[in-house]
Amino acid sequence: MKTFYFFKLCAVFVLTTFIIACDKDDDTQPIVITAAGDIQAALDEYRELLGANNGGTAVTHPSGRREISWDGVPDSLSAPYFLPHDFFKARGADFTTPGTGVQVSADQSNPSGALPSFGNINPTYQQIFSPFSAERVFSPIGSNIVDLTFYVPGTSTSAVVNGFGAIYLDVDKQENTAFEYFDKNDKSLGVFATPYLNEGHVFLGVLFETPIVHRVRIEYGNSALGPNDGGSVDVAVMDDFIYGEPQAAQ
Ligand SMILES: [Ca+2]
Ligand SMILES: [Ca+2]
Ligand SMILES: [Ca+2]
Repeated sequence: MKTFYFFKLCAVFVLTTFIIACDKDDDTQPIVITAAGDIQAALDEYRELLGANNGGTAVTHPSGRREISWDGVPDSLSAPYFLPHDFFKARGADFTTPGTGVQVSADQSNPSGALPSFGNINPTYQQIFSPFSAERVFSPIGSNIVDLTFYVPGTSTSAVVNGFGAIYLDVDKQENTAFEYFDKNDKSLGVFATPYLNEGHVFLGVLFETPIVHRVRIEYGNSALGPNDGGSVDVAVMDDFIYGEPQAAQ
């Protein structure tokens, strides 16, 4: 009789573990949307999955999405000058890098005379980095890594989002460029590689079932901006960012 109960308990334990494991798997199986070349349809599909655009004000919303096109950044905070890490605090986004800072590229007419598409760093970049939305694009300087961390819009309260996607310019090798998502305990939720297209646009968007992403580590090719693109060097920059409305991390 004791043996029977023991096996019965074991069966319940195994079944419970199995259900917990299944639930866990279901929670971490995200929807992944990618495109290369004409990315508009994929971008629109991802926008629809996230919900309405909540704009740029520091008001919290129960759902919807935020977007950053970089095009509204003023000349005084664009290349050759650095962008303050918390410039988009009202949208709940904060940018850090192991390099010297993050930068938004210059537009065609700016007082410092910096060339667009990070041509101020290397003039050949004007040929390979063709913006998706208007002129300004985004990159770390002195590194090929950016950490994007989410906060409740307008505050320093940690937040989580249900997804993040973005547009890259001139990814030449798939293995070089990826997003890694982390939860509020800094546990990795997975690495997702972008598609690649020489001198073109690619899109990667990942949507989780619930808001669980506190940080995204974003890789840009395999080199900081500076050298010519080609051979073993793959430089890449980004245009529009799109992510779920940040919700206070519980
Ligand atoms: Ca732009
Ligand atoms: Ca290239
Ligand atoms: Ca490249």
